[in-house]
Amino acid sequence: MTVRYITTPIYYLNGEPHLGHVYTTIAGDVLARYWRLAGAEVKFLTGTDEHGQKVAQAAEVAGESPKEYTDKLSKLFLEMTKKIKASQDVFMRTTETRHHEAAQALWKKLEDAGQIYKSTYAGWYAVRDEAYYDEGEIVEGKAPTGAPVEWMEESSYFFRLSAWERPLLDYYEANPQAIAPVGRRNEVLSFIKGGLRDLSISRTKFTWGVPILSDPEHVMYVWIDALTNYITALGYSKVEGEAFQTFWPEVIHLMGKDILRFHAVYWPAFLMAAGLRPPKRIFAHGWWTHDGEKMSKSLGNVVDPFKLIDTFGLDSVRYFLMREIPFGQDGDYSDAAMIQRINSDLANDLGNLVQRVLSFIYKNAEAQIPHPDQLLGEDREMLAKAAHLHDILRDDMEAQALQVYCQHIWEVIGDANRYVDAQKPWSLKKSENPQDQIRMKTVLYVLTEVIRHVAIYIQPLMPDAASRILDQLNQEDRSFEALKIPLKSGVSLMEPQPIFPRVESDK
Ligand code: ME8
Repeated sequence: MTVRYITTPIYYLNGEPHLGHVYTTIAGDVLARYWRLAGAEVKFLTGTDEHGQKVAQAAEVAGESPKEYTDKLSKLFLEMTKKIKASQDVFMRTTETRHHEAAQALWKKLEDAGQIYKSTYAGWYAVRDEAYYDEGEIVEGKAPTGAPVEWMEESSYFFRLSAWERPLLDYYEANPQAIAPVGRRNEVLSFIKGGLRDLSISRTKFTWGVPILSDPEHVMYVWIDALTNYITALGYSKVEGEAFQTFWPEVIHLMGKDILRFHAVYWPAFLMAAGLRPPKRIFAHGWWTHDGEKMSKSLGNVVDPFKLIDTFGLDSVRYFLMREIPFGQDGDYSDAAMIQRINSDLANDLGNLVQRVLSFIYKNAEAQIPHPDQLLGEDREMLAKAAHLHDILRDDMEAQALQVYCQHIWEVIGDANRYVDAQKPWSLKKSENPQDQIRMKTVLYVLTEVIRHVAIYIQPLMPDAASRILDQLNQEDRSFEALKIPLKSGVSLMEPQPIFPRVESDK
């Protein structure tokens, strides 16, 4: 049985959800939906990161208690997942009791294994990044990320990260697929090779965090708390728990490149130190900018995903985000690029194919899936292209090559449009020759079968549009397995409705 555990970062509750959050969550959702349709056992996790100084400060600015504030904001993130139709199995909040218990259990494991000691931290800290920085990393008084830093001295527990330099390098050498894309992997390796210092993992300056049971003056550093959510969701600390046994370490951690270091250095080290296996796959995607500029509240150019969905529709937004840039690279959002994709890929290529074929059948072929007669070479070739998608798309998904997944489907859509133009079912219809009427039905059958394949494979990307096409085709079984059985003739079609209207650029 194929098993896939897919995670997004849990998002900080210091503001409303934005395009970046929506991006990672949709990518995770596309993977989760794909693997479910492929028959795998899937768990898809997302949620909110609710502790730490950054969230506590945001609550203070809002004039609310951290509890009130996080309850309110977490709801917005949960609503966001509904709005984008994310199909998470678990929405984790780090303020939940089960999560406190899991984080404390992991802490105890590390403590018992001699991986934690008490000392004093003296160094730089950036609240915006919730990260410690060495003197050598400070650039013109700021963190390398541009975040303001403050000098901090406090009593702190440390994790013996330095002891895990070699084991981490060995692990990544033996498992070259563990970090993707490859450029990011190299960055992580050179960071580790540069030398790892022990990591401060507790704070005493504030109380909004998971308490350390053996020393209640301390709360956990928000990153050790947050990363643990990935196993809380599997029922840790009850390691014998079924979910943990099933899903760990068969995980794909998705995240933006900004937080790769936490996932690829600290997290596997914590796990190995606690006697648990490191994650199988860590995928860092790129960064979205808006009209060429970094999105930021102060520039006032943050793309509001809710507005985008209200303007262009959910399916179009989901498709655009997956199709526009190679997963793993940076990209730029602009309304013009969105409109261009909708009009060319969705309205012209896919929308027209479906609309012209299904309306033609509805009007000229008894509104039911036609019976094919003898298949010619070009028919077989067309059908084979659709059938090959099965293996090709699986490889794409194994590699999290989400853009390539779209491209491969659209190649078949392009072939199908060329096939319609070449076979000209409308001319066959007008012909007096009864052989041409038979040939027309074969051509329409082939096209309907290709459309069924396409509709089934776009379900992870555009669940609503796919389902409307499959409704029109009157298909019940929508799993990939269903494609192993040839399309049945004689099934009545529903009256075709346009699926992807064109968008005018004044939107
Ligand atoms: O880092 N482009 O939370 P966060 C693409 N709580 N993706 C973007 C983006 C952009 N412009 N902006 C944000 C945290 N993201 C921690 C994570 S996990 C144990 C703890 C996405 O609210 C991207 O996935 O700052 C990035 O990694 C994440 O939002 C950061 O969300």
